[in-house]
Amino acid sequence: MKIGITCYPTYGGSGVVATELGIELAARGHEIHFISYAMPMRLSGSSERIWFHEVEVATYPLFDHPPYTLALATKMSEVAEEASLDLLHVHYAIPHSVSALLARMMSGPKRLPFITTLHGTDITLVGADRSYLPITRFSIEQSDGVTAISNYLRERTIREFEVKRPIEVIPNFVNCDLYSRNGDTNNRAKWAPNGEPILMHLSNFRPVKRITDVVEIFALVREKIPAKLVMIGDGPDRGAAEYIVRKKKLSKDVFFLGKQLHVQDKLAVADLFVLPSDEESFGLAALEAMACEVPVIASNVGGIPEVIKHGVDGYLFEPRDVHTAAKYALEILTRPDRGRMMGEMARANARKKYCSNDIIPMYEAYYEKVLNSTRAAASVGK
Ligand code: GMT
Repeated sequence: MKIGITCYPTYGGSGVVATELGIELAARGHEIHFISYAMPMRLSGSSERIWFHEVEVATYPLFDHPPYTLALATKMSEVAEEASLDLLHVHYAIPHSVSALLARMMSGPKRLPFITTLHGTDITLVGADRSYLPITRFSIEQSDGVTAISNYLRERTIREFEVKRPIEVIPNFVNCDLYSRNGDTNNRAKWAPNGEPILMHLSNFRPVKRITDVVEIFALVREKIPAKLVMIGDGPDRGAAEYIVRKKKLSKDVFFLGKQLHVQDKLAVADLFVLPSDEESFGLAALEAMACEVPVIASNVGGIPEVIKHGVDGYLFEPRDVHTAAKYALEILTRPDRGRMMGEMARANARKKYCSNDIIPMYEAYYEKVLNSTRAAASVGK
């Protein structure tokens, strides 16, 4: 198949999923065309069957806000024509599904189908804004196919957006060969030279991730045992988290790495992954850690309980309850045998439900289904 993929190219779960999906599909012989305003973060050095098409947004003094949605629609339509795309697959509804809808309208009788994958904040935060809700609902309804990355997100979309059309759940995935316990042991020696346990967090450091709680949880742990904290990512709350680290005199124990590629090399030396988000429709970073045999403590919100089993491969706590989170962290870190066992369970569960080898064929089957119904509808219209 020839597939156009649109996503946010920046540091964030939906862009990661879209990029990894494109890479996996290309490895399976499909032709993949990424269409976005910049090269997606994890796309570097990928296969010969992958193309990147940059959307250039013309500015003009009149435009306080250059119309990206229109520039994207135009580029989608051009690429679809030149590369004879079979379909578009957009990740994150706002504004990508609106652009895809316009591109489909521009494609004429050939009718270029598009699939929208919902990731989370496009529904839970952004889409719920009054000004975005009607157009987001419209473009979801108009999509030829819609997928959500967890049951939770599917149900929430149906409930809050009153969407009537079917939504297929295709969960997020991880490449279980790439993500394993074989990390870079130099990293462990660098961060924890005396064998201290390592806590880790990876995200886009937005307020919803509560990275200041990560530091608070670590500070409570550090009151009881020697430990280190590795923070991967960057974003608006980094300054606030760094401030707490300085105030609590923890600078020697906390490492802010900024945005990183090859996160598996780092995750694989962690003893505990911490995800205290206020809202999380899946928690891809937690899944990546689990594949690297890292137990997870996370807030009991959204789709997280679909991924992490309380008491089996990690622990769940109520959002913002840093004391209970620290108690669970200590339970894992002070009993390394228990931590290891939970880590092994985490990988086993990740392998059972979320390996790319099993999830990518679900996308392929869904593409076929959408293409078949588009063809059937076209032949009825003839
Ligand atoms: O809020 C974010 O972290 C960004 C957002 C995105 O689209 O980049 O993440 C969402 O999509 C991820 C990939 O499907 C999910 O793993 C995250 O749980 C989800 N974030 C939220 O629901 C807050």
